[in-house]
Amino acid sequence: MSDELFAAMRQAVIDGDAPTAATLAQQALDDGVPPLDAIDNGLVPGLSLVGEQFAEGELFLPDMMLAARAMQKAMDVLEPELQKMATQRSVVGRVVIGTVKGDIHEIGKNLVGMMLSTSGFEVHDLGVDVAPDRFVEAAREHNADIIGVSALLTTTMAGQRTVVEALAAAGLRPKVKVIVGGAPASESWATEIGADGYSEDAIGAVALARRLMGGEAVARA
Ligand code: B1M
Repeated sequence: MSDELFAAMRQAVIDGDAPTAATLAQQALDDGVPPLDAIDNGLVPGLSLVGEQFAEGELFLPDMMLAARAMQKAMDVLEPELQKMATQRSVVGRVVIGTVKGDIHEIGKNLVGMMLSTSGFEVHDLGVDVAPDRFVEAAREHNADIIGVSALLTTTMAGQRTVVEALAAAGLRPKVKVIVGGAPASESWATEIGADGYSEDAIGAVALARRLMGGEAVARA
């Protein structure tokens, strides 16, 4: 049953059909499908396929934009349910998150921010196309424990290094930790740029952030 629903969600994203994607997301919730399963098995594979076809020149930028919009509309339905699953009442740590300068990809970053938030972190989302100085400013403003830097393009991932450098120049390292993620990032990239960790996905980002907060986060869980 879920398989059919996931296939339909995938197709709605591929077709860039936002109303259907939103309706199917609601159906998933009505059927008791965990929102994260609907995202991981229904929506993300659709968007990934569109990305592959774009890379192969079979689809074009407007197709990718429509697919992203359909995914976003479905996420709008699923997000409140994800928020309701919050397990943590006390604040585990403070995270400032954003997508690097020159990069406007936000779906993955939003998911990471949301998962951190439902896991008890206080999350300050700076949005997309965020300059390094803005990360520094927000780190001070919110007394951040962790800065999360997302990058989806090979041409913008160097911005993650710049953020690490800007935080160091501002005297905030190593107290303020930096985690990086996004398709072109990796464990070795994180090590190379002096970040404190890399995560492949949103669930991993929560585990990583908890680890970086030390025993404190787990003790208050
Ligand atoms: Co763009 N795009 N895009 N795009 N886009 C990619 C990234 C691309 C791989 C597609 C492809 O060619 N196969 C390619 C990059 C190639 C490269 O650099 N090697 C690409 C390109 C080329 C471009 C443009 C340059 C296209 C153009 O203009 N010619 C342009 C760049 C614009 C810019 O940023 N300056 C562009 C534009 C766009 C849209 C605006 C149309 C749209 C984004 C809409 C939006 O975000 N509001 C878009 C989309 C949708 C994609 C794909 C198809 C999907 C991205 C996505 O949202 N995935 C993408 C192909 C792909 O990734 N398969 C592609 C779903 C999301 C849940 O996954 O973002 O990976 P993801 O996030 C994951 C993990 O990466 C991780 O956890 C998340 C959840 O599991 N993660 C973190 C992410 N951030 C993290 C941070 C962390 C930890 C984990 O800690 C802080």
